[in-house]
Amino acid sequence: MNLADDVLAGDRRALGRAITLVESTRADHRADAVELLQAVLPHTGTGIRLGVSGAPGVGKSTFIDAFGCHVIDQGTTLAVLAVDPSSGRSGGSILGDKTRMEELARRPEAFIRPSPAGRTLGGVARRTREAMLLCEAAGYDAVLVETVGVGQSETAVAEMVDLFCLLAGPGAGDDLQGVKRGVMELAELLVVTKADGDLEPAAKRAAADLKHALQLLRPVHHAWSPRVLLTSAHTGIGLAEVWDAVVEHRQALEDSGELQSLRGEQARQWLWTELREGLVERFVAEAGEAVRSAELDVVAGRQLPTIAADRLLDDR
Ligand SMILES: Nc1nc2c(ncn2[C@@H]2O[C@H](COP(=O)(O)OP(=O)(O)OP(=O)(O)O)[C@@H](O)[C@H]2O)c(=O)[nH]1
Ligand SMILES: [Mg+2]
Repeated sequence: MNLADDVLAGDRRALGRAITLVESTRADHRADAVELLQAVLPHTGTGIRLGVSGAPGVGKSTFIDAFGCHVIDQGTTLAVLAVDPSSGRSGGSILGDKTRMEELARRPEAFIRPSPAGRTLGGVARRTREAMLLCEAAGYDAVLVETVGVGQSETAVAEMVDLFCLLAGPGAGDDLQGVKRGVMELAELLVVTKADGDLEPAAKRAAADLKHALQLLRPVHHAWSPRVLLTSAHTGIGLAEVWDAVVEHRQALEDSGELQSLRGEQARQWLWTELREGLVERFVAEAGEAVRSAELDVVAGRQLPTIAADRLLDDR
């Protein structure tokens, strides 16, 4: 396929078109997308896969802009993708607000792609995984997947990257502001933002509190212990340390063999997610009317959901 060749040659517009193709929900597009993905697959897997999340307003866009420029200055090309299941609604702010990644957007070594609109997180996550493979095939050394920390999307992103990085604001220490325990357990890097000016003392306290909280959690990978870093996108402080940690983390996982086992486990989970979703989709497509009437019965209290489900499955 011509498009695959163009993607492999690093053609940005071809990459954009390829991502649009895998994002499409049309059945005929899907066949082309599968062919494209098959063609590029041998050229994927080499990139650094980095997840970045944090509560709204914590400074994700500003951080990625400044951090991304630093990464590029180190000679690394970078693709930025977003997972935002809410972006179909108005108010989804991940990459819609382009102005906050202005610097990065100007760099030819960067590729920035807003979130696909999607109804289900599963659908958005699948397309983001595939887009990530396409970015690797196009030669991007690192792929950064951004998600806003408001729901289940953090887990979905953590399941598709090598390193999950959680941003926390200077107030994080007081009430672990938006930093839920479960999400913190996913993070191998905790980055305190806005450590500048009047906010610096609060940021330092937040970092100390987060370090303390981390000691109570088990490290995710044996080869790596989670760490807390202080940054400011405005002054640039700490950005180099974040990238150094990413590179060090990659090295540690490669040396210990955990990178391979991690990617293998993620592929296994992905397969099961696809199977579960695919089975339900096909089932509903085939049993359409029966499912809808069972739904009505269950909602009206005429039938127990377990019994309704059993009947539907038995009738297949
Ligand atoms: N002092 C200071 N302010 C910052 C820094 N980074 C971001 N901010 C400010 O914090 C606010 C939110 O920054 P964003 O980068 O838009 O945050 P976000 O996490 O992308 O927000 P959403 O996209 O709405 O989830 C803006 O007013 C920024 O100017 C920083 O390093 N220092
Ligand atoms: Mg933002």
